[in-house]
Amino acid sequence: MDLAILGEHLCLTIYGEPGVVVVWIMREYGLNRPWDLLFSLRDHWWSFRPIRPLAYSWDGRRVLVEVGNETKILGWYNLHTNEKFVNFVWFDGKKGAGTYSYHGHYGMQRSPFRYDGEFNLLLSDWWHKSVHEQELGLSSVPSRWIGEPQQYNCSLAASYINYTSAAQCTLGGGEQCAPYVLHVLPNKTYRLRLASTTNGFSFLSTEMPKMEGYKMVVVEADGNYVQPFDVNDLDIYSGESYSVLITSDQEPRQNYWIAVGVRGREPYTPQALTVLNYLPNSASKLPTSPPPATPLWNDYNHSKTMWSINNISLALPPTPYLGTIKYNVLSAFDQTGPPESFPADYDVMNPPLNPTTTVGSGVYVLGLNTTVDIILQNANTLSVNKSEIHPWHLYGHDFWVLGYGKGKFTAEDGDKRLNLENPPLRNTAEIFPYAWSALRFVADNPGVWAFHCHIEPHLHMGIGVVFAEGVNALWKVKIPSEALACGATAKMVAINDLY
Ligand SMILES: [Cu+2]
Repeated sequence: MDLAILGEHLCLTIYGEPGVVVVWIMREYGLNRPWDLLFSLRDHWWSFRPIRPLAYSWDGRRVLVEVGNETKILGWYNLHTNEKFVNFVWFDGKKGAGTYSYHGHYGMQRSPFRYDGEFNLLLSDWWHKSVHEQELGLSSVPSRWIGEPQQYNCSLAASYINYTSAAQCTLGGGEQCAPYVLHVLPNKTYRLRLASTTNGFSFLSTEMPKMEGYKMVVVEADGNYVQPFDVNDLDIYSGESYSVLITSDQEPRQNYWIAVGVRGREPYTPQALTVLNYLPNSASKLPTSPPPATPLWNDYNHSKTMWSINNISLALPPTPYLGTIKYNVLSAFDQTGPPESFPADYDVMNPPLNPTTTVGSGVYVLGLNTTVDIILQNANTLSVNKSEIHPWHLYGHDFWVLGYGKGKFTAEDGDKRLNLENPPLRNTAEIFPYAWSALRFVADNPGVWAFHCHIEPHLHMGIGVVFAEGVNALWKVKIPSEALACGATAKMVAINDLY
């Protein structure tokens, strides 16, 4: 008896009495009688063993079969007429003159990476109206927008979440709303071929809650292989396609979620869900934990590589700081200031234990005429043995460069390694890999000032901070009208005629 995957179906090959091979297929798991007879062969040909179904023909009429022990034969078996071996070829021997195409039908035959089975996932939106009705609405005057993707009247997540009124879906098999369940065997690697035809944007996230460090490995994008890389989740937008590898090495007595959420516009429908079903568990056995939360629809920094200062990546707000602070428009940026230090036990010589960062627009508030000391401590990036040089530039001031040093700044460095006699006065200074730089300036210039790495892409990726200095003295600062004419202050200017 052999067990194999045929397409997305489980396939059971039984060698019964001599010369008889029976192949069963499980098209839908969870039915009362899940196994269908695919074909049964009684023929002297079938003294060959093993026999292995490899693929369906596009019309489902024929199945490609591999037979043989040492010399293998590929042959199409016609399921409707029971005709054996239409168009069969030897592929590890020689049958005669002709042209034969040996091409991938199963698993690894042509791809440069190993896997045991594969699934095709086409992501699309669910609509209650037909495309013709939608088209008619868009063509009408006035135009009727098609609205947001809709949902069926039940949800797999209903018993886990409180924001849907839909009933809990149960998977008995054959329901119209039943998702495409991915049946897998434990400890195998599967290729997911993903394509998106959604109107909006989609996001795929697999949940393997008990697997520390679980990843999807991206191996192909839009028909081209890529240097494989690991991701926790994946953005896939309309028209795009990817292949990812997943390995079913979780606790095998559980099933696991696969979740898809909307990206790029505010969603009004719950995430789409299906189940990674570890056989022989029933597919109707839902995972024990709630579905994974997909990242927020408007978290545009998600999956971008970021730089951070004390684990905050600077994201400049749409409204310039100066006007918002002077006129107290508190909603225009984060009112919580960034932390003034990092954990004392932070290992600057190795990649961070926490590879994620928090995006923020908060500011450091400085009292007027205070003396400010900054220790810029450079650490290891996300990659092993990598730390980079950054030239830091301060607006509105010059600063004294009190010192440089290797490794992690210590109290002893502060006592002995700073030049307090005749330090150079600059407005830009470097931090070197795995090193620190000590800077000092006097906050004597009321305003809002950026302090950031002057490598433009680095600033874009969050490596900067903002000082709000002497804010109580801002009443006497005249702000150019152009600096108030966008974002939240623009509305205020229009109402109050602040020009
Ligand atoms: Cu930089």
